[in-house]
Amino acid sequence: MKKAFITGITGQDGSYLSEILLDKEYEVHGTVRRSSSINTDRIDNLISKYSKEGQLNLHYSDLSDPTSLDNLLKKIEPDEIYNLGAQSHVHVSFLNPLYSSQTSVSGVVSLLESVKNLDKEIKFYQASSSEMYGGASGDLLDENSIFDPKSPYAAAKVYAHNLTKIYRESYGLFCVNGILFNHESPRRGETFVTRKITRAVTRISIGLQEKLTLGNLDASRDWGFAKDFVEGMYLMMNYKEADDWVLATGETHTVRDFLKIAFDYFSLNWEDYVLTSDRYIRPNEVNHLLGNPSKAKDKLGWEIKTSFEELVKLMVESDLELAEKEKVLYENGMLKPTWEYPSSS
Ligand code: NAP
Ligand code: F7E
Repeated sequence: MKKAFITGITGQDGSYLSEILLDKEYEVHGTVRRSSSINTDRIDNLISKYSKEGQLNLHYSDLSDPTSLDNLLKKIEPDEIYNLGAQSHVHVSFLNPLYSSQTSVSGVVSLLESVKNLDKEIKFYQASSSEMYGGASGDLLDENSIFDPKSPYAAAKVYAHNLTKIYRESYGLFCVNGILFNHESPRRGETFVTRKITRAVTRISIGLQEKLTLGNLDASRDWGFAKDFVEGMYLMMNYKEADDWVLATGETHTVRDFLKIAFDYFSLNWEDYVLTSDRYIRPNEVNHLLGNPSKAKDKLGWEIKTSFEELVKLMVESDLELAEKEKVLYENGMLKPTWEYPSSS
């Protein structure tokens, strides 16, 4: 039985990756942060199915705590490490720059040092990001494109990406960078723009919400389905050699395009419901991103199974179920509306 160690197991990608690995009979170990309320919602179904037999194990840790990571790696001796943990919200990284950077930087140094010092061959996956390119040009971006980070989040990701490559080249370790373009799902955090839209439109459609306030509607992203992308992570780690890989759909769409498809689902005109506010405008913006996944397609046999339109639809349908449950709670006085978040996002 192979052992995998995942930082960020409670996040969107961590939850999908755990499903894949558990299904392939891996023993999965994931790190969770202590918080004042339980934050394992995305993996609760996996916990009830796999933790009793010891196939899924959770450990308290934090990327900013090298000792905890090193102790865990020495104890578990995993075959594969997936470093998915991060303060992953770009706008929040401008507001909490040191914390956001330290999390990514300190985490990758600690993990790579432990891998180097352990007397075992351990494969390492780093969650790199299309944000590293900065999006200044309209180019089709691939593994050879130049990085031009525009946020503290992206700058820290460039550091982590480079360090992963450095440990591969310097010590011959199996260190992989997955440069993933935006990928979304019903498990996406609710303050990312796609999920913010699908949560809002479904509430609007049943009278639970009146308006949706967003920032830059002209931004365009290469948006895919997270489950498809996480399958790519597994393929990279099982390729004959470690490398850098771009995962993208090869299509780009604006926030307006996303809004149109989501509101069209309910035959609503998005312009009647959407407001804009400076509150959601970032100090520096990545205007446009479009990736070229040819290398991953040719060498890994990786493919996109879900189109942009299908992605929007599956997110809308999942959030409609949630909104209908909320409506019952709301009508019974058990829920207060919380869709306008106090913090910037
Ligand atoms: P996510 O849903 O925000 O999950 C992030 C995970 O990191 C969560 O489990 C979170 O724990 C954990 N985390 C945050 N701070 C931490 C810390 N100090 N120590 C340990 N763990 C910490 O992000 P995602 O969408 O799954 O993305 C996974 C990774 O891929 C991230 O590194 C992200 O930057 C990167 N990425 C994402 C995309 C995308 O489009 N989704 C694209 C490219 C790269 P809590 O649950 O306790 O908050
Ligand atoms: O923004 C615009 C916003 O926050 C997308 C992370 O997973 O993908 C993600 O980063 C675009 C931006 O994702 C709102 O200005 C407009 O241009 O959903 P987002 P992101 O910044 O692209 C990359 C690849 C990662 O690596 C990151 O971890 O949408 N936008 N109005 C808005 N964005 C938000 N969040 N909220 C708005 O109201």
